[in-house]
Amino acid sequence: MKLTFRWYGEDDSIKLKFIRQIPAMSGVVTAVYDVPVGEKWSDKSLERLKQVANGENLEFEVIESIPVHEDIKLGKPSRDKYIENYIHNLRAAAKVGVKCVCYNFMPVFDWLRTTLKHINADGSNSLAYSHEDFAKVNPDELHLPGWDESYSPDELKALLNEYKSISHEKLFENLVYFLKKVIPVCEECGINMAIHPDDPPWDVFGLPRIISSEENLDKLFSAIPSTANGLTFCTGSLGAGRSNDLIKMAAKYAAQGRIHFVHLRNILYTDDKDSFAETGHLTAEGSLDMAAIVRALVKNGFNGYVRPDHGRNIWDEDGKPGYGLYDRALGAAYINGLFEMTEGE
Ligand SMILES: [Mn+2]
Repeated sequence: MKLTFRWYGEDDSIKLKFIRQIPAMSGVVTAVYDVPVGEKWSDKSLERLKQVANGENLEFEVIESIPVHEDIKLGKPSRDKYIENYIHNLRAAAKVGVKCVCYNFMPVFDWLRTTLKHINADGSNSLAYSHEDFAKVNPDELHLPGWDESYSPDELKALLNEYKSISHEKLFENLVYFLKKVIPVCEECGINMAIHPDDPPWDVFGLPRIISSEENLDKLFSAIPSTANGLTFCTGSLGAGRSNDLIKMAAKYAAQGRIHFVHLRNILYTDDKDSFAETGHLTAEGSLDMAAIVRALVKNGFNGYVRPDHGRNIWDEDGKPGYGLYDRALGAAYINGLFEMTEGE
């Protein structure tokens, strides 16, 4: 496995040299952030990311994400233009040595929480989702932590309206349409696509979500059999769905060669419905058996990229929610230990 760390580019307050100092860190996971969704990325921007990362002895082999334009998800006539741009970006990424591209196919919101600063028992804070608080959200007057600046109220209303005619089946067809054009290019240029599961893995505000379960993933992989059509195995996202058997899924999809990228984080179920809080990465901190998940991956041949996913804010760090340095660095060291132990068995 290759241990990586998400880095938000040269505007990230976390310096690359700090990332390099995390034991066993091999590279960064990043993206071009100054281009609107759906538009073309320049060779220059990608070359710059590579040069800056390599300058600190870090690889740049994983992109998270090349976002998918809503018109592709909605299946609008303009999707072909956006798919062409997507293909342009894949080829440009391959030219600088990128081997894995994380993306998602969630309509409108690519993650959802009810608070960004849940106070944990140890005084740290983290993102959380409360069933009760979510029930109080009025879809006509949406105010969501982390999202309020992304859309104006009118834009959001219009977009939610457009999705009223999109069923789960239609959204899945639109994903397959997209992948049928994109996957042959990936095969040609040596990139693996790694879809990120829905976060959390259920429909929100009537928006369909289609990458939430083992059944969904089986359907996706049988529709496009190429292993370039793969998965980002995100434990926190899939694990929020309590009927998902993560150990079984890790073993199954690793054995199939479908897992190209792993996001490791733990969550704690905080009620008997679907509420959860993000915790430190250790098995003992939350509801997921991280050690057993890593074992299932390794024993079934997983040898891809891994990164610690969201951490808490600890030691008075006031980091980007989920993406501070300290707790993710602790998580990285823990994750490295799990892999070192299991790979050596
Ligand atoms: Mn994730």
